[in-house]
Amino acid sequence: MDSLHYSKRLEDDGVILMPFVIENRFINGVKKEYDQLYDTVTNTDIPKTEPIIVFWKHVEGEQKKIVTFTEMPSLWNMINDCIVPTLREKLGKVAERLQLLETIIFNKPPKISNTLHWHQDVAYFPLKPNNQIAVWFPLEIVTKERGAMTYAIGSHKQGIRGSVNLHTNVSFDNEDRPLIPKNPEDAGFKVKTMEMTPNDMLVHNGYTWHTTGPNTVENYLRTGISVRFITDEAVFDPRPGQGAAFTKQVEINPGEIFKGKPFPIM
Ligand SMILES: O=C(O)CCC(=O)C(=O)O
Repeated sequence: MDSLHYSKRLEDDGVILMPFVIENRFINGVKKEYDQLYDTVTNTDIPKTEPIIVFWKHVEGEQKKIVTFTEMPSLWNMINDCIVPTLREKLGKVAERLQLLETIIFNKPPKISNTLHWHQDVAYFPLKPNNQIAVWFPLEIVTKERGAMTYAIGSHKQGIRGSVNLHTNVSFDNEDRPLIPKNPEDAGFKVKTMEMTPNDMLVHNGYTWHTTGPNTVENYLRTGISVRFITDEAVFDPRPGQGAAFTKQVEINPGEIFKGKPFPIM
C-alpha cells in the first residue's frame, strides 16, 4: 500500500494496522532489555532534561516507573531506525514533523490485569493544536483475550472528549468536556479489535477512541509499547485532568511554544 493509501485510511478511520513492518532484530533487542529491567526498576522520579519511558503495569494501585533511553538504547535505536522511517515512508506528509512526546510500555500480567477504559490520548495532553499520532506495537502476539487494542473506527472526527481515570472510568473533577460513550457500538461506531504480531505496527490519530481489555491467558505476559509524536508546532495549554507523566517535564509557561530537551524533533 503506498503512502497516499495509508494516509487516507488514517484520515478516514483514525487508525491503521501496518503488517510486517518491524524486523525481528528490533523486537528482540527491546524485549531483551525490557525483560532485564522489568523486575528491577524502582525509579519514579521524572528527569527534566531527557525523554522518558514510562513503565505502566495495568494493575490497580500500581505506580508508574520511569526509565530513560540511556537504560534502554535498543528502544531509542528502534524509534530512529525503524519507527520514524516507517512513518515517513508509509504516511508521507502526515509524518513530516515528528516531535517525540512520550513513550509508554503498557504491561498486562496474566489474570490480574484490568481493563484500560475507552479514551482518546489528546484529552490528557496540554497542547494547542493537539495534533498527535501514536504508534503501538506488542512484544508478544496479542489476541482479544490477551488485551489487544480495540478502536472505535472514525471516532477521531468527533473532536475533543473529556478525560477519565483509565482504571475506574470516572471523570476527573472539573472535567466539563463531553465524555466518550460507555459503549461506542451503541452510539453507532464500528468497533475493531486489532489482533497482531510483534512485527506489526498500529498508528492511531490522537483523537481516536480506544480501549484494551484484561489479559486473561494464564502464564502469558502482554507488553505493548506506545510512542507518541506531535505532528504540528504546538503551544503549552494546560487544563485540569492532564496528568500524563511528561507534563512534569514541561518547563515553559502557558502560551509558549512546546519544546524542551525531553521533546526532541526526530
Ligand atoms: O497497551 C495498552 O493496553 C493501552 C495502550 C493505550 O491505551 C495507549 O497507547 O493509549
